[in-house]
Amino acid sequence: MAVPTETFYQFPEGFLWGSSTSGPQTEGTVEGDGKSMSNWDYWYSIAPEKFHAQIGPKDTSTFYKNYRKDISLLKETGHTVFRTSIQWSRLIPKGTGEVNQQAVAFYREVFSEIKKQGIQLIVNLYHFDLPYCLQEIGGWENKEIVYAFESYARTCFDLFGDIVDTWITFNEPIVPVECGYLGEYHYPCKVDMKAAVQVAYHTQLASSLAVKACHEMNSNHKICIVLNLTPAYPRSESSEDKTAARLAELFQTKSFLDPSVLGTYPEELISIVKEHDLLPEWTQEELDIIKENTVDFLGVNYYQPLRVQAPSADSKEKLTLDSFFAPYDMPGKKINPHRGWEIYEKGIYDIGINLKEHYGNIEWLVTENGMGVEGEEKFRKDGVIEDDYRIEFIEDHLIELHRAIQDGSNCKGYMLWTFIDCWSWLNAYKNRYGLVELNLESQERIIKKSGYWFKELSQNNGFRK
Ligand code: BGP
Repeated sequence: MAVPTETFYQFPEGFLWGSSTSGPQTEGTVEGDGKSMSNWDYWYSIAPEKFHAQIGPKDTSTFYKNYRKDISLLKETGHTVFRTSIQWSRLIPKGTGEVNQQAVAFYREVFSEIKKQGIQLIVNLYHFDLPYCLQEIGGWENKEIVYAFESYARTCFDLFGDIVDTWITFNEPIVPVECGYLGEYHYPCKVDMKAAVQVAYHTQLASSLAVKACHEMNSNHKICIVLNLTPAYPRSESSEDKTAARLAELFQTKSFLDPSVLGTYPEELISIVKEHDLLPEWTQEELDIIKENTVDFLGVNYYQPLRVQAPSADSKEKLTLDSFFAPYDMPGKKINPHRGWEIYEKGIYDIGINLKEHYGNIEWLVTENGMGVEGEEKFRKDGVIEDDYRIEFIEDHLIELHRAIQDGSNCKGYMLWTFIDCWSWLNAYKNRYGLVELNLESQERIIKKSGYWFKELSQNNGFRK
């Protein structure tokens, strides 16, 4: 009797297949479009050398001009869901007040076109980009920005609520906190724990206010936050390493996950913050807003696990995250050689089970997962990038996601980062992630092997392996 060697991984009916991108990474700037300078535009203007090949945020993948063609490619690659973001600096150039009508026309056309194609649309309000005029008055350290964001969110719900009914407040809010206030990878490049805590708290409050506004304005709309729920795995079973892993998750995932889903901050986080005199300025009324306005579902970005160990004694002198946990370079780990990141598919299973067991089995979507590849042109054959490594990467993560769903986790869809190769913060176009190749000179879009494969995956609602 023949032994079956392959399994068909069938996903639940109605499972969504698609990809995510963001406004600042795709739209590009066109003279006279009315967009103002964002924190990224400003940073590039003063420090272009920080950006790979000195390619800045103006030169993103021309979606502003080519959106019609791009949306037809969504269809050709089997998308049933798509996420992008509105650029605040495009819609409300001064941060508050007057709305840019060109931006309204652009976003309305884009969103309507996506819906016309029968693709579910998820729109994010904030993907690391703040109008620079608001950065100038202190950015997220200043409570005024929280209320400016709430008003921007209300404007978006009002202008686009008839075509968009699924929203995201923030993408990976911990990233600007870590990169901008505990490191030098996002503007304003400060290293200041106290400011970092204040920024994180303000961002959470702004997210909760947006959830409140969304529900008040359209009770049938759904809104979520997208978090990079990177699990932290300890180097060993020693209690020091295990504490380091627990603290890493406390700072990096639970700091937004708990208030967003459960409405409260973890006790342990509050006591650490108090102990180090880092408490942000807060009021009971704000905490009540956070408590009462939790998200309807969750978006989860997962790329690689965090491997940690107990910090060394000298890292405790000046207080940073290194005082609580240290990175651990695990020998023999599986690696994506084209980006240097670890590949650990089981992380996605662990996330799904954690949400099931500790967060009321909240509905969630994978909103980003993907494989960045430097020098991808070397895989071109007969004009098409043969990215079998990407197909394998997706399949192997989907096997673990499938297992989490079988074990009861409430995941409703999988969205790849990303659709067309796009500009990426400090790395510009170094690492390609797309199902579709972008030719930087001609701006031509060419579907990769993975794009054709993704269409089959979506049509079959599963795959055989
Ligand atoms: C996520 C961001 C995306 C995207 C992605 C890939 O954290 O939400 O915007 O940039 O990472 O990362 P990178 O481009 O740095 O390889």
